[in-house]
Amino acid sequence: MQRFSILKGDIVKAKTDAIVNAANTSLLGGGGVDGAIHRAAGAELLAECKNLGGCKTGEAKITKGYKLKAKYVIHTAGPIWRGGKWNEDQLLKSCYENSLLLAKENGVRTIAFPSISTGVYCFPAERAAKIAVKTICDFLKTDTFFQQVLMVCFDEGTKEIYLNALKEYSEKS
Ligand code: AR6
Repeated sequence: MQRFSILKGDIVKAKTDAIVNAANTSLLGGGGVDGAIHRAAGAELLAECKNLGGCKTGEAKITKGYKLKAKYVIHTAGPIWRGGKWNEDQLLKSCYENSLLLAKENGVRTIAFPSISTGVYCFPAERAAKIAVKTICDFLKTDTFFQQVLMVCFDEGTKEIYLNALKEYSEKS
């Protein structure tokens, strides 16, 4: 899948049209990638987020990017891992799908994702990577709109996990 790349880096610096934020349902900021995005975008981002009425788990909302290089931020609330029997897989899939759909509706052709839910929310990384890779690659198979979808991993270990998931996906399809 040539339009999908996995790399190590800081998503805040991505030069894509949009970056995705692994937010929480309040959309009022937090730690991890959420904190980094809000710090880099500036206070205007939080001001816009305050008017969005939150975001249900698995759904997505869009704002401007303010001081970021990216024109837009797509905020999605990932599921908190509670053992796997609380619809966590489907909710994580919805995060990726709804973010891509919202991006497309807004004319976004290049987009960068972080590894949603695998930090503070404790979703097992291998399992999350399989879901993320399958959802993104299945989407790109039937869609010619996106020029580039990046998975930006914060550390080498996470990158390896996503590369393995992509290898496994490619071998199956
Ligand atoms: N660029 C790319 N990835 C990053 C960055 C960065 N700058 N910073 C961290 N990561 P997390 P979650 C990675 O905890 O599990 C927040 O408080 C990180 O290493 O940011 O979805 C929200 O407000 C990990 O691999 O998000 C929510 O309350 C991945 O991003 C809650 O955390 C996700 O880790 C959401 O938890």
